Amino acid sequence: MITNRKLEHVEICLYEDVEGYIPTLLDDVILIHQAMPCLSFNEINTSVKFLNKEISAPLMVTGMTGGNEALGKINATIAEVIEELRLAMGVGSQRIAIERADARESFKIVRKKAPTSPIIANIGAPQLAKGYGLKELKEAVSMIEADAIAVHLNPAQELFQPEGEPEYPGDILIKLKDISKELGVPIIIKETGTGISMETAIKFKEIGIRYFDVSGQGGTSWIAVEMVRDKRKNNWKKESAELFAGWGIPTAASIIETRFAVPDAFIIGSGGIRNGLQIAKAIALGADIAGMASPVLKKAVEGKESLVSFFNKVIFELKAAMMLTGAKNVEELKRVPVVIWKELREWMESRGISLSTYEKLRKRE
Ligand code: FMN
Repeated sequence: MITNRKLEHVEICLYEDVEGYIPTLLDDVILIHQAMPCLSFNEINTSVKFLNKEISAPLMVTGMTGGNEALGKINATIAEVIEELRLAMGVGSQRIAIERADARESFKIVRKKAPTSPIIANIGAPQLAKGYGLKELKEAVSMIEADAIAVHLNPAQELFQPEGEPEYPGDILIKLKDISKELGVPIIIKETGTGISMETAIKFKEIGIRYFDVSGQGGTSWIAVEMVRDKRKNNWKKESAELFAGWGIPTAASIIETRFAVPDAFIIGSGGIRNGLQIAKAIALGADIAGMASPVLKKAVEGKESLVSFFNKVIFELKAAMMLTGAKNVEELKRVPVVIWKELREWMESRGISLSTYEKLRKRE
């Protein structure tokens, strides 16, 4: 049942139009061109530390899949490539593998193919409301020798899913607080395409969490994915899902809100990241690294070579943005001058975030 749903999700993300319902607002961030960058291209160093490991560029593949042999193959392709290029990756929800031993191999393959890379386990917050605790999260982590676990928040998806269970009681916070003390690896609070607000970030900061994967709107809309499923099943929710398909916080706004709420957070800027220029903008805006899901899936099904070429192009674009802003490394990229204008500026104003206060926060001063 869960595996069938996962297969349908993958198929919809590959072949239906479920992205870009609203803009990420990264277009409202301008990196200032420096005609005299005082740099040679070869000097540019994109490496960063993530979860105590060095990766070659500030980029991870965010959690997507696992559950059966076909999905395990996608995981294996992505894992081989990220190990070769020294990037990081998350797996999809491991609920299926906690419930069924025969689903485990499709997740374990990731650690086998990527023995030295940062790998992130994944479990949904609703599972915590339904009885999962330290034992299950430890199991998810040890299954793939994970460096961290992403606990994903998906209330919007659950609401519009034909068989969804939108259960998000505050008890989840109390549970997570206790689990985080015993787990032994960091918990990453991860949205799934509708973004993290400052209010949400503060709730998790108060229980001691400081890793966030914002997964804002502008990329894959999980409400739209469920809308497609509602339509296929002629479920009564189909029109409501269409109404809400663009619901959420644009990725650029979510990065700003999270950095504003938790100045010392480690932020993964994700949701609609499709190229290296957007990675540079996300980092200059306040993210520590960027994350991508759907574009990686699309290349991974074409094969390893296709995915390697895609990542190489993306990293070239990131380096090009660094060269043209005069940033020799990622720390310098965090401090390059930017212009924030149009809708993103209005967003900040209406949320009470002044440009001058934010300027210090984004530069991590
Ligand atoms: N996020 C999770 O936390 N757990 C999942 O199991 C999960 N499954 C996904 C399956 C697919 C096929 C895709 C495309 C995404 C999935 N996501 C999941 C969400 C992504 O990690 C990401 O947050 C979201 O798709 C936005 O990024 P994008 O615009 O780059 O796709």
